[in-house]
Amino acid sequence: MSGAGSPDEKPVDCHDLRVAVVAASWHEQVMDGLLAGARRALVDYRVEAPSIVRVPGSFELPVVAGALAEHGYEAVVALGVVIRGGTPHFEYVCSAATNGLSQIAVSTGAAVGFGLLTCDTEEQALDRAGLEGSSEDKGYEATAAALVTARTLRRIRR
Ligand code: DLZ
Repeated sequence: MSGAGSPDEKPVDCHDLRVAVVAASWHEQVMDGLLAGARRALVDYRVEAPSIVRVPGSFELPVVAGALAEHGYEAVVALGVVIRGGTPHFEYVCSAATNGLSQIAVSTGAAVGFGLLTCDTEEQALDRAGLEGSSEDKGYEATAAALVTARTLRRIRR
């Protein structure tokens, strides 16, 4: 894989950025993988003292991400996983979280990393969670993308 913020991109130094990660708590094994990937990216990009905040579920990601962005965090990485069940609940949680996070990015001007997995099955989520045997590492990817974007925003605003 390649592209801005991908694990193949050479990390840039982000030691002077204020960075927060907000992570939902449903689907523990997948979340552990996403958080571990986010932590790997924070180390690679030399982020110092990131704030890591847990919320109950993905529905709560936008309100807390928004509060962090309003309190001066330049990069806010949102991590969560929603797995389709037998009711329309999946669609409501996914669209509330997705719309909320994109609105926060635009309204606050913070770089919001979108690390929300929306999957039909737990197997699909595990395959994207950056665990041993996973084919993708979405926690790393979302974190790196937010950091690269925050750096770009700093340059534009200088
Ligand atoms: C209620 C619920 C359901 C059914 N599924 C998930 C899920 O797969 N992933 C997730 O992050 N959260 C889920 N939630 C919880 C909601 O996001 C929210 O926390 C509750 O509805 C309380 O507001």
